[in-house]
Amino acid sequence: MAAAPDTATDFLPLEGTDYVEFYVGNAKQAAHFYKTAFGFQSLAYSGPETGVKDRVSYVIRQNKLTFVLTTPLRSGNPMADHIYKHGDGVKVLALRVQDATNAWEETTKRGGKSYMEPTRLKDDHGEVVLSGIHTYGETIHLFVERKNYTGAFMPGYKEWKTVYNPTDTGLQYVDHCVGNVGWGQMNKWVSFYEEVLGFRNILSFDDNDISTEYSALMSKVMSNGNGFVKFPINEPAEGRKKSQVEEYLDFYDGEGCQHVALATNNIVETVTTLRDRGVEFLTIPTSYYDELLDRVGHIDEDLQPLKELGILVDRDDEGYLLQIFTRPVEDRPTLFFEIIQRKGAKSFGKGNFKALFEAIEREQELRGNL
Ligand code: TYF
Ligand code: FE
Repeated sequence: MAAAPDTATDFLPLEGTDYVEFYVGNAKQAAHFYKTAFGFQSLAYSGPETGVKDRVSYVIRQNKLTFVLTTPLRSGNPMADHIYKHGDGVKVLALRVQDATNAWEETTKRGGKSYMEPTRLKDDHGEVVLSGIHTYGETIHLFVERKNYTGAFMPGYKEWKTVYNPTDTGLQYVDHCVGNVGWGQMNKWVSFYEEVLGFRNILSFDDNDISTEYSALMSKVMSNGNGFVKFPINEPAEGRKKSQVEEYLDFYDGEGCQHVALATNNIVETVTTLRDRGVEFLTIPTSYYDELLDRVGHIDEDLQPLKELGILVDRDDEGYLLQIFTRPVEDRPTLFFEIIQRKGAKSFGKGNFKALFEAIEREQELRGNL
């Protein structure tokens, strides 16, 4: 397992995910969806009223999870082109750092392609420094240095107050974000995370581990030194029919973020609430549960609710985890969410790959993309 992080040699100390920004066709409605269905609350807004003329952004928060939903106000700009090409999707995976200038210098001198030079933003509530580099596809890593900023989100945003703030669903923080990359590209991106960001490859899955009858993929999990930030990278593999990763690449029209895993401390309660609020999950044959306890041994949860909700369980040397996957959250079969509860396990649910990928393939089949 992972060795203790060596902070003395970690040239890019990360404190975790600061926020995830989505470029979407209609940020107002997307914010409403994530509030209503996933239990986020209104936090901040930027747009023409705050002096930003080309876009609107709504910032929503639930515990340590912050999402930014951004829409361009006109056509003929990179934001609008991004949405035209990819549909709604993840644009920015923002990482919290102590020093965004240093993060930019360390990563760009190691070959990272600059997206934003260190930029100091100030208002009455203090100062935020941003910088950024490109990663796979058109996805960006921003480095966010918050100093002692006391405003709602960051300079350029005002507090967004609404009477409508549905109760939260127990979602806590980003556990990991997965990228889908093109054929033959996985090792290039593994090297990128190793060399440019100082990450390590902590787990690998090849097509023998995870090919089902049809679709196949390879995956390598990249982690930063302290384990707060984990980015698995998937590449399609040759199978009998079309890989789920290939379906994503076709419909996203390129590489991008495939899923964001959201942690909860009580997956049964969280998933019950999400389902009641209209979030759609992949369904698992009830036969999965016949041999579950033989495979994973004793678990604290009752089997019945797990079975009713379709929650998957896997065990590793250090404990177990419970996980479930939503169906894609937009009309293209691209981005989806994972809900995960870790009870000691630091792995990613390899024992569930067969059941999970068969569930995905059933949906691919219904879409005519298998
Ligand atoms: O993040 C992971 O590795 C797990 C498993 O297309 C997984 O959530 C891997 C690939 C995939 C869906 C889930
Ligand atoms: Fe995952």
